[in-house]
Amino acid sequence: MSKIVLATGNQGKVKELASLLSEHHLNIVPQSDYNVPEVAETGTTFVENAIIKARHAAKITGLPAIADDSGLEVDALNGAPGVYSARYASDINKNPSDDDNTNKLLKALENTPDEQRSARFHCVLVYMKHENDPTPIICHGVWQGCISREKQGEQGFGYDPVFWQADLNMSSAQLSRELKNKLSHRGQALAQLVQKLALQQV
Ligand code: ITT
Repeated sequence: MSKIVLATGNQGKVKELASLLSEHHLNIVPQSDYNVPEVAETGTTFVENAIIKARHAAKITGLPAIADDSGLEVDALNGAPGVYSARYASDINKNPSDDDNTNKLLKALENTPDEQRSARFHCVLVYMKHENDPTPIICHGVWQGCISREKQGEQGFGYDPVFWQADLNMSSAQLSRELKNKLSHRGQALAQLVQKLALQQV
């Protein structure tokens, strides 16, 4: 079984993706095993940034690569933080933590009424056979929710403590990893990717 490098430095993503991919008998190795340095995410779309990250990891390792570019789209903020989700609070802290980003989001929505707090996560997963692959596989998952007024839960990462699932009466940081993977933007994109890889007999 040939190796595929997972082109992310985000440990939250590694945990969610690696467990699901290994269930499908794909031999996944994190890019940290190859000391792949971070690459600048210069795109303005999730698709561009995912391709940049996959191409970079494939180039450095010589292996096929899977990358994830994801983020939160908040309607009351005209789609922000979007592709800048990981860097949302970089005006407050050069390398913002998940808490910095989440606190900034709660503050920005302080005066937004409950019925206007809708939001969704997007996840674009890209698979590239090699750095010059002209036909990357591109998959997109979306997960609807709304932004709560305070943080709840300890699971997951990023904005999970404020991403509210009204039908479950829980934040996504209160879901088990299994349930989050079933419902989430990443879980949905991954299900598509696994099917497409199987068709290509990867
Ligand atoms: P890599 O580029 O190394 O993969 P990153 O964290 O910089 O790591 P992104 O540029 O794709 O990744 O930013 C995604 C951000 O969106 C992430 O840091 C979180 O803040 C948020 N995010 C994405 N998926 C999420 C999830 O499932 N739960 C909570 N927050 C999420």
